Amino acid sequence: MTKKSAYTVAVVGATGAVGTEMLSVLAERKFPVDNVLPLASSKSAGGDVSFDGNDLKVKLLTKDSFQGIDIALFSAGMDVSKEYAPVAAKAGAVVIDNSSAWRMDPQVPLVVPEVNPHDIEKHRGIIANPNCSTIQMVVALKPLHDEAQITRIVVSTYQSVSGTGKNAMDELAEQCRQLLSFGDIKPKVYPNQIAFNCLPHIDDFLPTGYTKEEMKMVNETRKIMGDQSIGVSATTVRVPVFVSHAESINIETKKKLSAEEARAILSMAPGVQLFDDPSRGVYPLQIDSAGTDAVFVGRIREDDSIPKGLNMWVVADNLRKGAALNAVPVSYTHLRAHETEADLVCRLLL
Ligand code: 3JN
Repeated sequence: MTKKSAYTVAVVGATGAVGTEMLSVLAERKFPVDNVLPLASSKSAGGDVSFDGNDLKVKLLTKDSFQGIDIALFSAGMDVSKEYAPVAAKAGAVVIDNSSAWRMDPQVPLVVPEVNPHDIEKHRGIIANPNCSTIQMVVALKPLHDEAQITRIVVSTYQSVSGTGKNAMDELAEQCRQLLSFGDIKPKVYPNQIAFNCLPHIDDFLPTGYTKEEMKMVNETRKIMGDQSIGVSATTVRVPVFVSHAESINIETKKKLSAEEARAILSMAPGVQLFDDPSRGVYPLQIDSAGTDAVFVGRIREDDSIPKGLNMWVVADNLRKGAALNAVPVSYTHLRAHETEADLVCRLLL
């Protein structure tokens, strides 16, 4: 991709929860676009999406959609990414894909800008965005890993329904209305009632008893941290919250880190905001983090059951930090100074 003062950006899946957020972030961050092309399947093509105060017509996604596109942001699901990301890359676009289609492909960098921006250099046309639960966890843990070498992570998630999409948000609202008026509910999106309930079930179950979501957290964390020796044990849970995911994380380290030392490290960490004064009621909350850009960390405690361990509570907006903000360019100033393509894409991600 050649250096330009403005770029042509396609957003595949532009009408979905993440696609809409990608368009918002592109406009908010004043990314230098000379043209934005919203693309979708036949179900949504023909409608309008809003970009920077203007309505844009959503075009039908076809194999010819990517001629002249510099950057293609994909948020349309795995099957679409598998089929169309290589087509877009072949047409000369740099693809940033939000699905799991390419994440574990050894030829495809899996990038979180605060953690492994250097991996962008290795791309061959496709860069993968991790799962939202992985992103917020590695942003919080990488600075601690650099200091004390994490050997094991045990994580339980509390994931909002927006991770499933708009239909799940509608289902939660509708079930709340029904239950509060003593009506009957019929779960459609989830296999069980989500209102006033927690479901230890995200994505499909595997023969091992783990879910695919849990294994994404295991495998993606190791790839992004560049350390296959880290043990990761995950339990992923859907909770009746609209936006933002929370995680209870326990780590075991090679070098002892006190809670105070961990706080000092995280107070300087890129992308992290420390919210840790429990005696004054200060700890990260999902309702506060919705609509914001940071990964919030609090409740940092030493784990007294092991010689070198810590517990913490990590919260982030899954649609912004967990997807759009990992994939969308944010700084015009940085972009103007880019020298190489890798540098440019790095700016896009940061
Ligand atoms: O459920 C969540 O909170 C996050 C969901 C992510 C998701 C949903 C359907 C398919 C993914 C993902 O990003 O891993 C995928 C997928 O691409 O496999």
